[in-house]
Amino acid sequence: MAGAEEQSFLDLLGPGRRFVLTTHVHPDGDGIASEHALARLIESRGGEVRIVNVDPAPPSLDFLDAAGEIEIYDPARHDAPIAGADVVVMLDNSDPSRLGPMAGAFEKTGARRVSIDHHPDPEGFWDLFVIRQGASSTAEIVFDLYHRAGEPLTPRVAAALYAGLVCDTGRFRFASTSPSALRMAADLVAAGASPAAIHAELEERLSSAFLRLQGRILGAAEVRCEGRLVLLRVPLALLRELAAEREDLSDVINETLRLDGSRVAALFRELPDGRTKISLRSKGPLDVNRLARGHGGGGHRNASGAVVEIGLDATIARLLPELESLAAQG
Ligand SMILES: [Mn+2]
Repeated sequence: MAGAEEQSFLDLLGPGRRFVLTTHVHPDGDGIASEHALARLIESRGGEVRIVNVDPAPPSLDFLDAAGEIEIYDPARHDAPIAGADVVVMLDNSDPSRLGPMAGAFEKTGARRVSIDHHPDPEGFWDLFVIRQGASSTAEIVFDLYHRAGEPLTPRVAAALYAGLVCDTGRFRFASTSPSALRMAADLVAAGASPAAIHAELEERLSSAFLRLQGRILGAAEVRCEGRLVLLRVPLALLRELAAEREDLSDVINETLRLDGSRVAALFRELPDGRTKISLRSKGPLDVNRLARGHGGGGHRNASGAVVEIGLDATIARLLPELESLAAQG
């Protein structure tokens, strides 16, 4: 029933209601933007809200949290408020394993557990799903909540939602750029979001460390399968050498899709604890989400990822056969 879940969520809002919002590990623009926009909707109904994330956002998203509202999860500070909340909400994901170290607190809480998300294959952990797999972004679902609630969009909320939309549609170029996504963009600009100002925040604040890092990573790109598959390798030593450990590399992997004939791209990033973060991209029907799920991750058909417990070289060796066979498909 279209809209029934949205209404069920709005029914949870009210004076004095305590909410804790979070998003997935390694948060992205859509997750952060959706948290901020939803927090303002909760407050407009008299509720109290805290935003608690497991990982800091990449620096390019700092402008969304100008007031420093996002707290980084610390069991000593946050397990009690999570336990005592009325509602806990995970935005932009429904997989409890992507709550990272906060999963235990979400399991134990007496609060209503809600997931607001647009990824396929929702997990059965939640009391309420507000899930639309066809939505361009979680920001689009939060936008619809404002509409359904009859709550006007402030310029600040419009800017956050616009940033989330821009991030998840790859600046309006992915297949997720639907008519409703573009109509939403128009409404957000009318409500005060400035595309130029948001572009400047998202795209024109690169550090020189990132610029050098991008050059080094792309310069070492390994092109296989007659150009259909591109592999990028990011050793921790490189991140440390360039003091670029906090940088978000999603735009670096997206660059590889500009290579004529490329179909699949994979970026392997060595994490400080020795694990490896895998980011995957594909074009058209080629499904990297299935591949990521086979390694404990997930995402969308054309953009997904996973974190595995083994080192960089072992991870590349493990995934290479699957990547090659996928890239050969079409
Ligand atoms: Mn998203």
